[in-house]
Amino acid sequence: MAAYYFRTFPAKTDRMRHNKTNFLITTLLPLAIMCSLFSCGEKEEKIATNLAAANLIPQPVSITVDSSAFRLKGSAIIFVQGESEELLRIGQYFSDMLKSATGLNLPVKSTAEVPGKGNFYLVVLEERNVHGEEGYQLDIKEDLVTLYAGTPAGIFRGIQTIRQMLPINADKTDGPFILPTGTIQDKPTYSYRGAMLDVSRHFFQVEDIKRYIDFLAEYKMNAFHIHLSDDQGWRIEIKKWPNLTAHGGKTQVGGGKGGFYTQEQYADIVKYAQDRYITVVPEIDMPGHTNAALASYPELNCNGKAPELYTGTEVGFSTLCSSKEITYQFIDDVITELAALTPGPFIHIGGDESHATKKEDYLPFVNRVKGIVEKHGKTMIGWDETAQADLNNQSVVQLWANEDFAKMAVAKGAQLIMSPAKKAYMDMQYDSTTKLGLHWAAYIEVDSAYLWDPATYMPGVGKDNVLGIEAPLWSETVTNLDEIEYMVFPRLLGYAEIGWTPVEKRNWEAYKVRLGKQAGRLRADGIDYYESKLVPWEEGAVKN
Ligand code: IFG
Repeated sequence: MAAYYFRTFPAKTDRMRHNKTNFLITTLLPLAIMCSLFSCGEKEEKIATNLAAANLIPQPVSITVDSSAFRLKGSAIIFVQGESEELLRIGQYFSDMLKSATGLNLPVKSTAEVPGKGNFYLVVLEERNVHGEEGYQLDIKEDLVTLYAGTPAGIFRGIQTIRQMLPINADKTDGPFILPTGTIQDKPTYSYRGAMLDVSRHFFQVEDIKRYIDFLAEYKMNAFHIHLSDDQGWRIEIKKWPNLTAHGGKTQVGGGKGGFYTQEQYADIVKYAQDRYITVVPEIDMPGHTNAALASYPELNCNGKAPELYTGTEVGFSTLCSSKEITYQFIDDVITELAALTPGPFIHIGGDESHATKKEDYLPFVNRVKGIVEKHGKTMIGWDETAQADLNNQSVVQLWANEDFAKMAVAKGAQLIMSPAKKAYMDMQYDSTTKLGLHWAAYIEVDSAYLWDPATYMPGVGKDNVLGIEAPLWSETVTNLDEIEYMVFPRLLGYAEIGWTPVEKRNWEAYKVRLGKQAGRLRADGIDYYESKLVPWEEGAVKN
């Protein structure tokens, strides 16, 4: 109260100035001293005024601290500049997020001029280059929070920063909610920052996929790679080849009921991701990892016989018949329907572990499939074995195991997505006691997942050769959302920071403190995370 009174006390004339000084010394000063010692009616607020201590992940590029506070109250309005439907939709997303975080129900309105006090203001600037495709500037003042960006995607990324300064599911009576004042200037280091989910070894329902996409959105990732087919299951409806799902989608690792996405469900997943400025990258793995397709159509097999459905976890035993023309008709039909469902630029064709494909057949096969993908206006991504094919500077190769192939890709002008299994595979056990996961590549503790840099990870590959980073989660041993959360959290936060934050601003000692302070959020969000002993988990947040 005292502070408020000081701020609005107008001094106009000498007489008034004299009276003012008198009043200050005889009345306000003693009151201010008393109030600073005891609560003055208003609830004692431990006001967080240090924006640099907001424990944000990914760490922003730059933070300027202003050491005061914006108080978010129920009377606040989310104003968007102009009439853009897209910006109003993002405003509504923000309002929905604030509702679940604070219990406050803030209206969204468009405005032509700067709003009044106590509000949010979302502004997409004309010039996009200032912040790039996904960058933003967040100005938090005592009486107005303004989020600028060159694109709606940048606004969406900046909203995630605001989210992390608020509780997860407080009640409006816990307000007012404090945002420390200052300015954040931010933008990503890499343009491709993603995670993969293998829905073939074990199938996951649409709502689990949407939750996975929410995880990526919260940490500013922008690519969701979905591994739709493998030996154990074909998971996407292809209307011209209905048996792929009718038969090939029947089961999964361990022999349980499998499942698949209808094209309508898949389109729903794509829209959910798009609304969060996340590109879906669908993968149809070939010519290896194709037992589910081969079991569904005898004609796809060189010997004309369909194998049994497979529910084990071996790899490298299956191959499409690269010498049969029907194989390429099949692939063209699949990619035609998949491309029509994929607004993003990429189709991933796998190409890994094709041990049953003759070497002399593999390269012509990949080259021909690359032509089919490009015929449909998409860019091919392949696991690192595809670096042996005829690539160009439009091609993208995903490093997972073979650094020689990565170098080969770079030599052909292709870009790399860095997913080294011994650093980025989230199906790797944390250590030998982890009940889930594998360890053929490495045990990957939380520090190891963080302590690497895509631009210097291997000789011959520099920052310019790297499109970005992706953390795959293979599901041989992962069967439900809780198990996904256990393998993904907390390592996902580190991958998100590696993809976003400049490497010179990253160090494990500082990161682990910020990570530890995220524990409360993770628990409040019901996330079943791995409680690494290497992280100083926030008091009270430690799971019992
Ligand atoms: N390698 C296989 C995956 C999966 C994985 C499990 C790739 C590209 C081992 N291929 O990783 O299908 O089985 O960690």
